[in-house]
Amino acid sequence: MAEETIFSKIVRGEIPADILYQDELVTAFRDINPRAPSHILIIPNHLIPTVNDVKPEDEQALGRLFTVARQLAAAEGIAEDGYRLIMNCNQHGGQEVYHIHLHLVGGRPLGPMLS
Ligand code: IU
Repeated sequence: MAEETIFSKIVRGEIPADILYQDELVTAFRDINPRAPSHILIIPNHLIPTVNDVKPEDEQALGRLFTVARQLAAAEGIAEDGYRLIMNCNQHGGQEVYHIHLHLVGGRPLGPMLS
């Protein structure tokens, strides 16, 4: 069994977070260290450590990440100017928290994708 992270505790409401959306499949909350005016993390409620661990039965929750990203981008007022969705995997991808999360980042021009 994979180790839970702090994100499972956020899903269960055991530690505080600025939660913007939650349903039976996913939770969205503001990143604690925002890199842009809008920086939101959208996560499946159940633990999937990395994209390497994704299974067919995860597809409904993972699809929901994008539906919620679209809704939150509109709510943040960044849909028209644009934004970036990022999911990091493992060390070379820069993943720090091993509970997959879609970063929704926007509110300013973000520049080239890779640095
Ligand atoms: P990464 O893709 O695993 O590198 O991103 C992890 C993100 O989780 C990073 O942007 C952190 O600021 C963010 N985060 C958070 O919002 N709240 C937390 O309690 C922790 C990390 I730990």
